[in-house]
Amino acid sequence: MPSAADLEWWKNSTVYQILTATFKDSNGDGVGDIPGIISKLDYIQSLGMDAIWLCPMYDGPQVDLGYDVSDYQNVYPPYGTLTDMENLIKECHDRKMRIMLDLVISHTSNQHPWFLESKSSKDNAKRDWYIWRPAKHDEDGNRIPPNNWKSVFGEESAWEWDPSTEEYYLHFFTKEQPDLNWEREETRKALFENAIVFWLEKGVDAFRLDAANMYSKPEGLVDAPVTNEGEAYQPATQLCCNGPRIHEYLLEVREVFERYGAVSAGEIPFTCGREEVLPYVSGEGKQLDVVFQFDVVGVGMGGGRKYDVEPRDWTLPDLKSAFSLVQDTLKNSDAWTAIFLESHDQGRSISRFGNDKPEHRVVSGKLLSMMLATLSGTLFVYQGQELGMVNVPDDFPVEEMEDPESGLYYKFIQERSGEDQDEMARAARAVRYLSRFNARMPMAWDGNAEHAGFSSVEPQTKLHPMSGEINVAWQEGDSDSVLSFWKRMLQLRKEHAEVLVHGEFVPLHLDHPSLFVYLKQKEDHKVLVVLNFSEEENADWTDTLDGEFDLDKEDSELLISNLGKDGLNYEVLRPLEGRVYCGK
Ligand code: TEU
Repeated sequence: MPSAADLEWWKNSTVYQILTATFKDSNGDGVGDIPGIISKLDYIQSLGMDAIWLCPMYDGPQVDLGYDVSDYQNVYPPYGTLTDMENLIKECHDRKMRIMLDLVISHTSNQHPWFLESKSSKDNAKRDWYIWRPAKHDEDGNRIPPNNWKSVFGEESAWEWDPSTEEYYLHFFTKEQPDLNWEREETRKALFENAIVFWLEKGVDAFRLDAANMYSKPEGLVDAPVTNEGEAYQPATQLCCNGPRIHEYLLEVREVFERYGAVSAGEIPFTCGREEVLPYVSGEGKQLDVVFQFDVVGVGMGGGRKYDVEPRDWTLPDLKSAFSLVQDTLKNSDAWTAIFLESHDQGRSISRFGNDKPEHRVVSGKLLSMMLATLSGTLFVYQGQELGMVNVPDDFPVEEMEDPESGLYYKFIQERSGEDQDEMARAARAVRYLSRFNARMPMAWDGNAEHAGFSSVEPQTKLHPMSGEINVAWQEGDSDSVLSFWKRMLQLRKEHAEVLVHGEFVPLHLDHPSLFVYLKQKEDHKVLVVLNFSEEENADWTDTLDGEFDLDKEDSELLISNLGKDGLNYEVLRPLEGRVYCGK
């Protein structure tokens, strides 16, 4: 009989997210690959990781870094072969690690044979596998798309005209990523067999469901409300996420997963608050084992447009309330959530939420690791995060930041402003701050090796300019490094899993401008976490306790400080210092 902990392995696991393209190149073609990942599994395990999540490694044109799949059952050739994947699954399992793949089934690539058939004629048997609609016409008789939806990326319509069959197809993301029509049962069945069963048969333990809340479109494909006055196309995310049949569809997906005891972690952007989140992940009819909520990573992003911001335009209370909201998902429910600050879709967390000045970078990376490793839920760490990798520097050419999302935004500002210098400079700041490219640069394995040990040749994606300073080899040999600190935090998380992974989160003084203070508690076990986000000392932090934590001043109660115990003054928190105390 597997133990309860084994049955719910994903809860206590820390999952390491890998982007194959930029993780490790084993065959000298400048692109990362599956054998490269296998060669680093021991490293990943040595960090304290229990599982890996692999971003899409399926075959596809890579318009959106693999989130455009043209063949679910084959590997993108530069990454390797099916045999390499079978080896990876086996190598993970040999180490008692689990493997999670990315499931991209809201859309396919426009090069997928299904779409090519669908597009071939109006009466093709697969025409309805995608979402096709006739044109509308404006007062002057000009052809316009079927509704006013804007694509998630860029400013253009979410509909693309197909001149050969004279209809539009829907693509929520790039025009190379047509949305599948989930209304058709035949399509859903084919998807499940092709994309899910195939891999579960090969022994994959879990899937991360890409855009898991977007499969069901609103009835009648009605216009989105006008939020950007005077613009032709309007954001349709509110309409297209959490659509009318989404839970029904996800239950069907779950049925397939259950046949294999597989775990599902669903990405649910634009889904806010308990009422919207809980139906996915709790109660009898729950469909997902874990949800990725976006409240935290959304802090500091523009409301209307993600990049319409100045860097760091957020306050600590904003970040704290976002975390509280996510932690609250677990309160009085059987729901489960993901804890994460980074992914292939986010800028680096030290640059966004910590402090990336040279003198604070390391300590602030450790501070964020303390925060993440003490919150409840499944912890996800993205490649390079364990090194305290930061965003590109201020002089990095924006034109070189390959990301369809930030690239289209930059182009839009360029055109709208007529290349106005101030506007372009503002957009460049925002792009360097938030672009997904920040997370998509090669892993720095060794500062002394050529190409930072990522590859034996010039990598296809430029190396991060700081790879000489921030890399695995240096940090593994340094007990004060961010990497060594992550190891300690993951160890601590394991030792105190009941309270750190499963405990109740009780924030104290949510409105404090520079301190993040909270308790984690489970039965009579209590842990206090104090995080000073400021560059200033804080001498009155104990005032935030309100008698909620009985702190005796003995050192023995202190589990860890990111500045070490030397020079620790109980009363005074040093700049960017974090501490974890264990209660009686
Ligand atoms: O992301 C879904 C999604 O909603 C994105 O808009 C996400 O919020 C955005 O990238 C944040 O900047 C998934 C993948 O994670 C992403 O990489 C893909 O581009 C997208 O789906 C399309 O498959």
